[in-house]
Amino acid sequence: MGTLARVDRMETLSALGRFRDSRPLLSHHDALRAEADGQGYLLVSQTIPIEDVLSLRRSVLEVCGELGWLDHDAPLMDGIAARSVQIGDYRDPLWVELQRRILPSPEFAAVAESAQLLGILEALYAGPVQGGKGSVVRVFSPNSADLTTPAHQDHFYTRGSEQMWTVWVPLGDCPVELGGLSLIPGSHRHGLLGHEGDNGARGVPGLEDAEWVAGDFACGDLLMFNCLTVHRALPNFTANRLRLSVDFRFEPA
Ligand SMILES: O=C(O)CCC(=O)C(=O)O
Repeated sequence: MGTLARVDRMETLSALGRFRDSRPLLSHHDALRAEADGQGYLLVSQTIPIEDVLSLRRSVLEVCGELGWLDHDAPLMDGIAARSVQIGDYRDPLWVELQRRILPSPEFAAVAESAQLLGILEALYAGPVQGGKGSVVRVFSPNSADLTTPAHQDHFYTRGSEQMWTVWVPLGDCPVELGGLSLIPGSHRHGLLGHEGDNGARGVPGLEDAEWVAGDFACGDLLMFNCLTVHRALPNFTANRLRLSVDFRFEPA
């Protein structure tokens, strides 16, 4: 494994622990908050309406097509990458163009402001929520392991409230080999860790042997985690499929 707690071998995926699904806790708010406090994350399956996720997926893929990232011989919704593209560098002007086109769209708002999502956040905070800030739409191609998000804590970059939570939503089914998120349960309880590189871009080193968890995501699932919870992305090990996701950040109002 790499020195920045990146996964560089497909076999490593099967050795990772698995997320706990908090869906059964949704009608027990005290238990939901206890799980969030203890684990620093909530995986909630089948939460965002699938039609909203797929409509945002379609919008993102239409822009991907216009940016030259797609194999136009394959069906749009399959999200098959054009040969030899390397996508995932946030400094790429095309990446910035993707944000400019998608973030103000009604399809993006339908997912980021979904009643189901806001209901979970209100239960978590035991009160009203504000947010939708720090939003990002992400596209990662295969063969771009060096662009995979390294281990980090969002609080290193956002500062501000330690009650901020990030919500991450895959835009379609996302099996582990497509490159979802992985995190270390309970890591939010150890405070802010040192991050390496310019503006912390290389993330937190030395966590190779930590108890990481991951899992296959289905369309409509969401993962949310505290801003101090250490997380990273898994590489896209598929032959040619793009990994699509969105993330947004919330805090108590
Ligand atoms: O989707 C990714 O690769 C990274 C997401 C992430 O780190 C975040 O949402 O904070």
